[in-house]
Amino acid sequence: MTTPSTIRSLDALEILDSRGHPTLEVHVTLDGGASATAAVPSGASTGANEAVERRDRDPMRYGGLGVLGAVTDVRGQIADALRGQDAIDRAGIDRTLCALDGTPNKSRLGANAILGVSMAATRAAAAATGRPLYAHLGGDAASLLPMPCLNVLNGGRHADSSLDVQEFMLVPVGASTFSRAMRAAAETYAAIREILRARDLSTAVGDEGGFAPALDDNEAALALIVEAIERAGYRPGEDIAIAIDPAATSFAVDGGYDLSRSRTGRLDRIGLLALYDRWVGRWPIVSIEDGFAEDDWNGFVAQTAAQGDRIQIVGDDLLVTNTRFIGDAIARKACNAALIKLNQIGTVSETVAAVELCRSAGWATMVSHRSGETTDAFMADFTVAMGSGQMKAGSPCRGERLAKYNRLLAIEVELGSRARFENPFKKYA
Ligand code: 2PG
Ligand code: MG
Repeated sequence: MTTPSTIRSLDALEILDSRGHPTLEVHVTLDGGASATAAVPSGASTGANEAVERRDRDPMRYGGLGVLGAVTDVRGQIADALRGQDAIDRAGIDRTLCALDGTPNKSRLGANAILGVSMAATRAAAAATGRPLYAHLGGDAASLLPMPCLNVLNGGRHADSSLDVQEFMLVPVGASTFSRAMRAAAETYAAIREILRARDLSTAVGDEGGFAPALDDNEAALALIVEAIERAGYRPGEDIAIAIDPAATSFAVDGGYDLSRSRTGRLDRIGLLALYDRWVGRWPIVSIEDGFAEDDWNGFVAQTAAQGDRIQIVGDDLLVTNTRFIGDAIARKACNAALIKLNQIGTVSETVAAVELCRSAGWATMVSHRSGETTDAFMADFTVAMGSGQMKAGSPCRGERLAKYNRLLAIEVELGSRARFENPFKKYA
């Protein structure tokens, strides 16, 4: 039996992401005439256990990064499997996709192909029901706008700066609404630019729109942010706090950590933990993500024991939005929060399951973009739908980053007096 939400056809094409690398755009059309499009992001500092992004590996095209094989399979075998299924049955669609792929890490069809279809089908279902995506996914209760975490200084694998730490984020904890939070962050971002100009430092930006200047070391970045917060008329810690993502897998070597890019030198696990302890004591840091390498579970456990009551400890590469790893981390007390990325696991349903598992353990979640992005803002609606309360999408600069924040500004207006906004870091104050 067909209904207006029955899938009629699927299509896909190869488009380019914010790094100029190929990615997929997927189109889903339903029998009732509703249709939707979704585009897939791509990481640079990817976790080893992430669902696998399928690339053509044809060195004659885009250095091997083409996705024409994935496009062909969306149009062919995936379309054949999904035609006639009800797009509103998200779990059923995602199960079909996983079964058709048949591998544990989505390597046959590709997590990029599968996620593109899963997102586009979800969006088409929302269109068929006439509801905005966040309300379709989250129901009437979906009204919490997230605390935005804006990456304003880029290092690590995202920029050729002198910073080992990949991301330095502004967290406007003192704001009373999402739009006020965005204003505080954008004004501080402008202040950073002014300071850099005055010091003849580069204002070129990295992959996520944050500046990538040649600073002396990681602490110089923290000092610069605090100076900019004050210059913009805000109080460090009270109005705007800081979150960092060292993405430590990218500077892990031989069981230790090599921070020579910032001239800090080599540290063992204990030394790195002590360094974070110094930073947390000295700077208004409320959250550290991937402070240790993805295979250094003991580092995460030690950090959560030592600092977990003062700051949020987020697992990204460690957990890869996978309930198996999140379950282990909950049991081992390895973190107290998870980063949530749709393309790390590869379907909307599995991402929802990851958020729900975190919630059941009292963990926080931060929904995240990837360093390679498109202007698709699915994750913004997803964040509100899940009531996650935290989202990171880079700096207030570059269209693919602003697409997410601007979507949230629109949702805030749409929700009107129903819109809620909270400081998820209050408990650490
Ligand atoms: C991260 C992400 C997003 P990438 O490490 O958190 O900021 O980076 O997409 O390169 O994995
Ligand atoms: Mg990360």
